[in-house]
Amino acid sequence: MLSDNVIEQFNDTKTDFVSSEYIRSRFSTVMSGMYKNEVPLYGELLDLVNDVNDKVLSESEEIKEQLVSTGENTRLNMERHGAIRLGKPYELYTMRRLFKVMGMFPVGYYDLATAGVPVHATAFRAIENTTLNQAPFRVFTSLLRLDLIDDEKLRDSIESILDNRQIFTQKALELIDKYESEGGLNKEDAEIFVQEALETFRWHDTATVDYEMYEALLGQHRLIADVVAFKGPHINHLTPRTLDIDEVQTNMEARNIPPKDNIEGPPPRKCPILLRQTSFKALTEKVTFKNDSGNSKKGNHKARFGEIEQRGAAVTQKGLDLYNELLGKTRKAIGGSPTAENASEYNQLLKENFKDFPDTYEELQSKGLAYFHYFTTEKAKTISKSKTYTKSDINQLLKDGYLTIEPMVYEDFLPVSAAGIFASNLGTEDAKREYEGTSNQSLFEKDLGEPVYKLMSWYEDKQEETIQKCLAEINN
Ligand code: OOG
Ligand code: NI
Repeated sequence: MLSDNVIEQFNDTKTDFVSSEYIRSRFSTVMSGMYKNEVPLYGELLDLVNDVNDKVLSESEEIKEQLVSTGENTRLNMERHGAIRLGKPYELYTMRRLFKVMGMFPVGYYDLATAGVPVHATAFRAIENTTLNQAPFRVFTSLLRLDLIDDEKLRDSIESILDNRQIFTQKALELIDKYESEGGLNKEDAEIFVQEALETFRWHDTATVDYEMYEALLGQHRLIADVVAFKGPHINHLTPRTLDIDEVQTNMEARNIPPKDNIEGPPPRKCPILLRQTSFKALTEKVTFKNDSGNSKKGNHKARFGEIEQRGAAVTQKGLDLYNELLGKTRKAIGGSPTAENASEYNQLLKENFKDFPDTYEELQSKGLAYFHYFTTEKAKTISKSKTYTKSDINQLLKDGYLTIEPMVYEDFLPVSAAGIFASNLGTEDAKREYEGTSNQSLFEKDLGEPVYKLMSWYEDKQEETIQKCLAEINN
């Protein structure tokens, strides 16, 4: 039997644990600091985004109110995502355990092979609104699909190169174990964990392979060289969230930040949906290649860039189908991904085609195209209590002014945009490559060690929570 004393000690250690949000926001802060050092243009981009966001907030009361009601105002300036590319199942499995310490869970499955990139992916992020608002950091994490590499000899070499690497520090692994066995980390351990975890994301300017192997990998796909030739999965970009991406895009050049030719995602709208993204081109970084004879060979590698995004309303499956249809139609008309030459034609056509996507929140709600947070209004206090209101009354309650809505922000990614971002940083030949074969979510989940959260159901559940809360308030 446990003595009272032991229970007390247990409680004491338990209250010593810091929250996952604390660890996540510390990690996001140190990562951003590291990336600013490694890629100074990213710091410049952050300044520009902050200026634009301040301007939007001071000029639009409506946007400000929207962000305040959904709680997103608190997170705007710390909002960012990053991306890493992993090489082998063990890395994905352990990365899942590492992110869990920070309260980040795998949401969604993205197959990029159909878009010419031999990886599949998920996004690690917080899954509660409150915790998202406290620390919204997320990481798009892809895993190389070796099964898509047709050159058998090269595939074997890649496997043995990857077999020999350990991307996590010993101490990070120990602290993940400790977190799992004890259920948390105290502040001191959390700080060590953050610093040790950061090591995995750091850039290394020495390759683990010789120049010939690097060339062979590059010949297969630039991305394969990026994943395989280095000691670890260096963070390849960090992305702040802006409230006006067109304004940032226009101002990038003035600050000597070379932008990508076009913005990925939907066209500009009064009611933004999903995600619009643009980036600056990858830097050319000096690399020293391994050489057994002792004469080290120098070369360059291009992988790391900066990106900006503007997030809009999460759409339902019906909304996503319509989005994909209109985007697909536009891309088909100009013959695939837009280029520097046809960017303005593409944007014009995109705008034209998206006239079929309703652009008021009322319509997006009534046509079931987007997800919303529901709130009761002041008027709800005066509602007649003669009946019990149910979900089927929601639209009427909304019409009668007892409820109000705010769009639920899209927290995830878009595979076509992701491929476009990949492509703008790869050679054109890589961008045109096509991979046969089907997506393989079950293999991904086996490697991950658990199923990913289903994207759509996540929004559906969150919306439902706010509806049930409103009904409880009204029926009370
Ligand atoms: C990931 C690209 C995906 C986004 O914002 O869609 C991504 C990569 O380049 O590794 O970050
Ligand atoms: Ni990104």
